[in-house]
Amino acid sequence: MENIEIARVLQDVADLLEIKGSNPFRIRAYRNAAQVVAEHGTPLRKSVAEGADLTAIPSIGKDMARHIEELVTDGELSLLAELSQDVPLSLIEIMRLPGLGAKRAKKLWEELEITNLDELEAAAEAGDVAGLAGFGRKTQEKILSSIGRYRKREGRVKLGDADQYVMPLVEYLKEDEHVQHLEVAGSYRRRRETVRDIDLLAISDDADPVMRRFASYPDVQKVESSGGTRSTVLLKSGLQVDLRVVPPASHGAALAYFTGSKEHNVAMRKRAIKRGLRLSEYGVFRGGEGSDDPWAGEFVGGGDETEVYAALDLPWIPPELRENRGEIDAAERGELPKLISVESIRGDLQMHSTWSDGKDSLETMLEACVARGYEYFAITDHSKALAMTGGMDAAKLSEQWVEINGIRARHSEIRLLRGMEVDILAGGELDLEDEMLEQLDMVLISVHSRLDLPGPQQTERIIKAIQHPSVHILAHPTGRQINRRDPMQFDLDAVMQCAAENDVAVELNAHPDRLDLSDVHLMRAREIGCEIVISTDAHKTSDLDLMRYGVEQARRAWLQPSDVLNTLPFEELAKRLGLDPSI
Ligand code: DGT
Ligand code: CA
Ligand code: ZN
Repeated sequence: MENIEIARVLQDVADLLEIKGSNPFRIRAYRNAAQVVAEHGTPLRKSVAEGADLTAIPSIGKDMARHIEELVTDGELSLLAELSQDVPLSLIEIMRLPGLGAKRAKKLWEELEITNLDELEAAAEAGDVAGLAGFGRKTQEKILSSIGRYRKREGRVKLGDADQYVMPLVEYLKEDEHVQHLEVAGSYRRRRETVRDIDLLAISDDADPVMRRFASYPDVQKVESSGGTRSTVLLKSGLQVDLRVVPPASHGAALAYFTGSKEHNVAMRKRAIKRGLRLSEYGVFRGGEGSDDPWAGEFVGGGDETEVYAALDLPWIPPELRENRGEIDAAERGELPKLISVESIRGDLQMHSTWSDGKDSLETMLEACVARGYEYFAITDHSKALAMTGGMDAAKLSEQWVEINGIRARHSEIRLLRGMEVDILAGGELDLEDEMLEQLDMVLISVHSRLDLPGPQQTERIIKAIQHPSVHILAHPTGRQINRRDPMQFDLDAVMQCAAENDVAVELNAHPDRLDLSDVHLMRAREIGCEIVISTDAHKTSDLDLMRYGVEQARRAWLQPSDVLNTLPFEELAKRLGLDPSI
């Protein structure tokens, strides 16, 4: 645990004590200690390991020293856990909003039973906050805008959004002649669905000019901190970016370290120690433990990542796997999965056209699929229940089939599957007549309404739909929208079990707003033996490129091409999904 994290916990304790209305001296003691720890030059974890007397540090008394030792050894503080039994930890976010503070947070909690930002936002939107003594309309408005800003800054950013800010910044930095390589590390490189911040790594022998160029990037809102080899800025988008400059000799070691995850790093470092080695962001070393010089000892490797892993008797591990979910053991046994890549995708099985809410015509979508080298694709416009999307009834669907027949006659270079994304109605019935369902080449089903049904009812509803004999794929199974809408409450395991039994595949919706199923859910799907497809849900031709986000999540779930149906040639896909092979 780093000093900054220790400081954060002490700050949390102070905040909880303040909301509780504890003795002001005690509160101040924690605040002072937090500040001293945050600014302390050497890592306290090191001091603790060396058995140093922490009370020699100003503002650190006996109690505080014990807290720090506990944090460094256990990674958590029992005092904080105790306090949070009395006062919800999430009240801290509220009291830290500009203009609120402990007293007001306490009042919101006691009078309106508000414990977190979501509840506060809802109450403010409903106008309930203005009525509290000492609040008023102005404060209520201010609270809403503060929450908005807080979310932008503190909330995790969707990977697709982050990409939009990161790519131009990377290009800008690469233009600097002092930059030999530029890498994006952290959760971004591991392709997590959201990232808290961006960790950039510049490989250079000359850090100063690189730092200056970074700080003068036009999109920088604020330079949070700047040092010789590390700076942090806040972009205008609210995204925080860290840049570290490292020399070429440490390229691989630094990339591995800052790619993380932290849990993967910890396991790697333990492995190094077992081999009498020392692994750090500078390299792999033999000897030099306990020295203040990070380069102490014999340098074993670190120029590239393969060297780092090789020094620990391991093959290189793809970043998407580095979550300490068994990847190191698998690597040791030579059993790392041969992960799926975008190149292995042979077709896209969910997309919309101007027949419902898509922006491009059928033929334009077809041409875009051909351009991506696909062998097949499915057109899956919405059914009538989604009226706002121009969802189709049987008559309109028949008209679409006429157009499809014409297009098929003109284009033999790709197979067009006549599909539909059929709504699952509230009781589990499908939003299209059986006679029409039977004539579709491929039937996708999905929930777009009543996402709030009680769990058991939702489960029953989806299972009933899956059991319909015409169904092939359950699309965006949990209905979540990242940072916007939680997954539906239902028994996903039971649903996937039922899907497996009925030869219905589950979709990984590749849209970066959804990524539904998630990596963890996909692992479960594979365990259960459920077939998986990755589809973009494209609403315009450019959306077809979102396939990479789906593939990246699939990689995080350890999926190989053979785990994903739309990597198969059409004849095999047809066999596995029960489609008509003569389409
Ligand atoms: P995020 O930013 O929450 O989306 O996730 P990460 O993984 O990007 O985390 P971040 O930005 O805090 O740190 C980047 C990487 O640096 C992290 O994955 C591993 C490494 N790292 C940072 N702090 C520590 C630490 O205290 N111990 C270890 N072992 N590694 C760390
Ligand atoms: Ca990060
Ligand atoms: Zn949809």
